[in-house]
Amino acid sequence: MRAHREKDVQKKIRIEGYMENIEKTVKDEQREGGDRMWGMIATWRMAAEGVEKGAGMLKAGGDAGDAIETAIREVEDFPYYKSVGYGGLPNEEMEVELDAAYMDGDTLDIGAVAAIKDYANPVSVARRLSRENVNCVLVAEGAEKFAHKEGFERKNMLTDRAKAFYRKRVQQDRAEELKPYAGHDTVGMVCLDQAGKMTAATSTSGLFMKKKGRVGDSPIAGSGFYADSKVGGASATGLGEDLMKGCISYEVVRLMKEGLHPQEACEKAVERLDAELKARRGAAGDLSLVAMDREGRWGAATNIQGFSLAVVTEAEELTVYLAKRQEDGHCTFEKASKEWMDDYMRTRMAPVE
Ligand code: SD4
Repeated sequence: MRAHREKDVQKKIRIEGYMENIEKTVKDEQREGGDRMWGMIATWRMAAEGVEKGAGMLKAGGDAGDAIETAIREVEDFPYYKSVGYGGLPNEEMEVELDAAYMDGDTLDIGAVAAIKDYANPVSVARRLSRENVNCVLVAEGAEKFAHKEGFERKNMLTDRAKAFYRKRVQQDRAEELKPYAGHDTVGMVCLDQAGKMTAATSTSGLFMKKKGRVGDSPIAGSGFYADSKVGGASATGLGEDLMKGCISYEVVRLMKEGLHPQEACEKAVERLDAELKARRGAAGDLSLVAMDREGRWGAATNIQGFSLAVVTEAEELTVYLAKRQEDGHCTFEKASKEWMDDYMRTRMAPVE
């Protein structure tokens, strides 16, 4: 009787194992086939053209590292975005100091530069640094020396337009005693390719009128960005000094690892940090996040009004969303209208008065 039961148990185990194998083979075959998931999510509407380029690469089976670098370079090269790359707004000494980072979610390689001047594409320097085992985060002159040695393109990143904004700001400061921190949008992205590799990257000129040498969250792993191909990735934008206090991008990945959907993870991370900062310090700066998990599911959250993001996946065409924070901390998303998109470009390109 007992022998019989043991035989049955053994048989059941074999059948279950067999079924598991079949399921795994079917999944693997789906991944091998045409419908392998890929995707990309980025902070702010300004990322949309870059994300479109990156998506083309991912669709064709391209690598998440190449796609994210291409996408961010597109934003860095566009002169009318005042907070990233060429045309970025200067520090209080009228110098454009840039921060950027890159992370490979397969190997956990990280590369970053901070306060780098006169190089066209900081994200590419960061990615190159990510291949180093040591010395992979470099600042200012050290970063510039490395970029020079590696043959990266030198460029004066201070445009006449940025100078005009600077002069206008100096005058306003005298007249109205404005606080220096306004007009800051970092591009942060998370990418998933068809092979299941995930990457995260950021690029920014940081805060307008920042002190020389100031470093924000964007080149700091775990704060401005994080990616783990086994789980997902996240990237942040807002007031770096506050985003860093919660290591917020890592926190989102950690929450996703616990099983939370990217949307829940983003909302929880923003709400918790916002509440902690208000309770302990009386105020919280701008905190906004985007995230994607290894299945291509995405999420975003913010504690401000007016946060926009760009998303594309194998299942969803490129869309710019406006995130709306509800009273209870949840976020809803509205597709940006054509009017909104046109207006965005018009205001970015309007003459400096
Ligand atoms: C910084 N987090 O340097 C960046 C700025 C930013 O939207 O994201 N602005 O603090």
